[in-house]
Amino acid sequence: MSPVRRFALTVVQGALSLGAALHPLDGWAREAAPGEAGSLASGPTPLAYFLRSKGPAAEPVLHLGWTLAFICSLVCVIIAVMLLIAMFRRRKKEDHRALRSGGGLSFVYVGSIVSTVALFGIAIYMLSVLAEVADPPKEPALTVTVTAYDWWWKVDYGDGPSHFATANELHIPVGVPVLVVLKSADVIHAFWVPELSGKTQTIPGSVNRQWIQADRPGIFRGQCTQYCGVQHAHMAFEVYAQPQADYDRWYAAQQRDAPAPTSAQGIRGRKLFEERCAGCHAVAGSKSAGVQAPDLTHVLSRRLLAAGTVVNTPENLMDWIQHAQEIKPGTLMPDMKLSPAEAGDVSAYLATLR
Ligand code: HEC
Ligand SMILES: [Cu+2]
Repeated sequence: MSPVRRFALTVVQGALSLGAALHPLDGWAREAAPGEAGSLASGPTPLAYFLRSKGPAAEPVLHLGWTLAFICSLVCVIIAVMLLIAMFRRRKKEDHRALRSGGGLSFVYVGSIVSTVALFGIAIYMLSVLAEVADPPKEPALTVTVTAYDWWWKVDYGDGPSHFATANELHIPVGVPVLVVLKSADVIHAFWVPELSGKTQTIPGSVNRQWIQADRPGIFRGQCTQYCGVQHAHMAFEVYAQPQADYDRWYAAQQRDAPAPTSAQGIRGRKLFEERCAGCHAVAGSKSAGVQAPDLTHVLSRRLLAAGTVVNTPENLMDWIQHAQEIKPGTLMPDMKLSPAEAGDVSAYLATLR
């Protein structure tokens, strides 16, 4: 491809992705209506929403991003214009003589001083944004612990008897700051909910903190933004910002242990689960207490499976269990070889985990 065509293509692609980010297609993303965030009806929110903010922890970061984008674009334009002038201006004899005797240096001095001052200004602005978003405006209403795993997110609420765990889903009450304590179980990952906060790394052996706050109800998509292995791209999660009453209802439901299955099939399914799945997965209120994989006590209450890889439907659920390696190659869950009868039993048991 000729350089000119490649350049034109790059410009067109850039314009298209910027356009898509600013004007999301209808149905591709939307905000939840009040009270709706808790239901599973809402569609996915694309990550392209990094160009707007929905909470005070993201606001200063967004302004910084736009300012830097503007300054960088301006620098590009200035350099391009100067380059064009230099290319098309015909040199005169005197110019050569002037250059050789050190002429034109004043331009270099001025240029260096201007860019030094600009860079210092940007550094100070960046530090002030860091300071601004370091602490929430008031005491966090809630603390949640998020632990990153290859390639999913464990979310722990409460401690002691009120503790429960979920995966790839963070529920928060609307309008209040929530402190997210960030840990990693294996490699370095990074926690990012573009509309609610800047990026924060999760580092093995150390604990980071990031506060988030959503000013209105909605589902906000988050993503791991530190390359962490083959399934890095499928390491998403969702933040559900709910009115307090909805949040409380969700919280109370999550705290309950799984009920014992009553059907013969469900009981067989639980036994099978305890033999084949419990080494990795836990179900509160049963013998299954694995720690290396998502807690499945309320797996049916989740909208997505496998860190945002598939929508949680009964078909996708069973498909995932038997073909995880096809759906998310390299994931740390093996394909579970279940006979049709066994699959039926497991499915009946999982249907009780709502
Ligand atoms: C060797 C450990 C291991 C075994 C055994 C295992 N799993 Fe998993 N499972 C995982 C891991 C790890 C994940 C997270 C995968 C990801 O998102 O990349 C997972 C994810 C899942 C999920 C998706 C949960 C969510 O919220 O996204 C379901 C459902 C599931 N497993 C069911 C089962 C069932 C049922 C069995 C037994 C038939 C089973 N698993 C056996 C490790 C295991
Ligand atoms: Cu990651």
